[in-house]
Amino acid sequence: MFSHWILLALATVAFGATFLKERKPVASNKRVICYHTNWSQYRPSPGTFNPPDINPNLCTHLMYSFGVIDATTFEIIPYEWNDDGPGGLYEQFNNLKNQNPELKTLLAIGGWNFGMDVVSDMMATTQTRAAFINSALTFLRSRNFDGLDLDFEYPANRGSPPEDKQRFTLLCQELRAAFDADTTGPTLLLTAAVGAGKATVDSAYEVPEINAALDFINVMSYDFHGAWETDTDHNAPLYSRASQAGSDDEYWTTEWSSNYWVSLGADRDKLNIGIPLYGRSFTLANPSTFGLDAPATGEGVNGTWTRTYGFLAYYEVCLDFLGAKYGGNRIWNDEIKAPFAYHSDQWVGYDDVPSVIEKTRWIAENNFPGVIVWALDLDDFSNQCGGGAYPLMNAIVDNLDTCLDGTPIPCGGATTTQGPTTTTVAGATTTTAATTTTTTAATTTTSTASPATCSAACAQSAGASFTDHPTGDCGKYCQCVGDIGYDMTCSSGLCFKVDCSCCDWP
Ligand SMILES: *[C@@H]1O[C@H](CO)[C@@H](O)[C@H](O)[C@H]1NC(C)=O
Ligand SMILES: CC(=O)N[C@H]1CO[C@H](CO)[C@@H](O)[C@@H]1O
Repeated sequence: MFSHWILLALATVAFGATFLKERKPVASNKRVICYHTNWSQYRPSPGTFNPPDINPNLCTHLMYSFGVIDATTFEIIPYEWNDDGPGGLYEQFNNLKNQNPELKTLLAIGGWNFGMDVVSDMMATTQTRAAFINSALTFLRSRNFDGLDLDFEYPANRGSPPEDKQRFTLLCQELRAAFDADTTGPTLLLTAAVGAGKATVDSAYEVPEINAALDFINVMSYDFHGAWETDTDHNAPLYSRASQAGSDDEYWTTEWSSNYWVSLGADRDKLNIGIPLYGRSFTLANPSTFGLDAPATGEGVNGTWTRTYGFLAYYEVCLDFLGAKYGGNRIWNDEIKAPFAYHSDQWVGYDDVPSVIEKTRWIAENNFPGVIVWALDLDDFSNQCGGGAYPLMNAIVDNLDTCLDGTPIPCGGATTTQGPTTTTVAGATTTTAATTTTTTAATTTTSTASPATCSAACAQSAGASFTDHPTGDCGKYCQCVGDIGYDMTCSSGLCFKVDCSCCDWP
């Protein structure tokens, strides 16, 4: 399991100026769905996050997490003391639409901590569902929300009985009928945040039926791995690793789970694919064994701002874990297209700008029109790390119309073949036809002069993920994500080598 890519030990990660650019609007045929959390208001400064901290131009839809359900009346109720009323968080949140008139806001109901007990009771009968549905209409209209997002984690799981799979479908259908019949304003949006793990998807959803009732399906393609397991692995691998071939580990990726939803009958046009703006951390059993699949004893220590064991916001990774406080090492894994980092016995698998670009481009190239992010307050929203405010959100918005090779969508320059995708499910094999798109060759400018920057070096390196640094300094190298090259530095004393894509002793 332990292979030589882990030798890529990086001392510094310098992104910086590339991202300090003017905000271009999100392309009109794309969706960027951003979750906001009701509890980020309680984090200590500079982690404190309230609606005015949201940049309303980075998202097309904002989701307020979470409203809850009253256990006896089954009506929607606010959670926090300051959610509702004049000047409350709902009002501040919905007033962001004054800054971006295209923006839509939805109230997300439920969440992991709310669990399934009340949800299950609410879904049990036509009458209890009607109480919820009627309250939704009144609640959303009176607070100026544009729709409802069902975050029930998960029907027929976590204490919810098996028949909740069908009852969840009924709820979606009845909500759809009620929203369509309501003429007191523009038709309310109806969406659901859904699980991405195979067993959850199989047990919780009647996919064609809920697909027909919902406007969008928000696939929570993260939390694939965490300290509930005994070996380290990444929160959200884009692809599986060759060593996982043939095992259930292949299911736990962005690629597999997104394709699985399509294979079960969800419309690609309705699917929004998750990108996490946080990492999941572990405590290593042995600090010298720090790759993927390294033995772990439990959760990583709590971050200064999110204060949650086993979980770190992106800004906690860039500022503390990799920065002055701990000086951890970042390692890029080119199979999963994401980094992990470690210091002493602490380990975190997280997403940063290069991995977010990889995920966004994969989503775009596979014709999924939308992205969901959990959550805005976990990006470096106040530029603590020096890469500009909201570096991950900006990377997403900038790459929604970009092919994996860095060219604009539709992917040009050559013949691009996607697929065939083969999904093996419980013995059955479904193969979707390969789609082949041929477009006119892109105009390419070829230069044979020595490249001056990492982006120029990457452009000359024909799709390599890593290349020698243009300065010729072997202690440096470039990491290429399509046409963008990042300046990277090996740990002191090590030299970059192209043949192993690693930093090694000279
Ligand atoms: C982390 O948790 C420990 C134990 O609960 C607590 O004492 C400490 O203050 C926490 N640290 C932070 C930064 O929240
Ligand atoms: C429903 C839900 O998850 N609500 C959260 C709102 O914020 C509080 C913290 O103040 C959390 O405890 C709740 O879980």
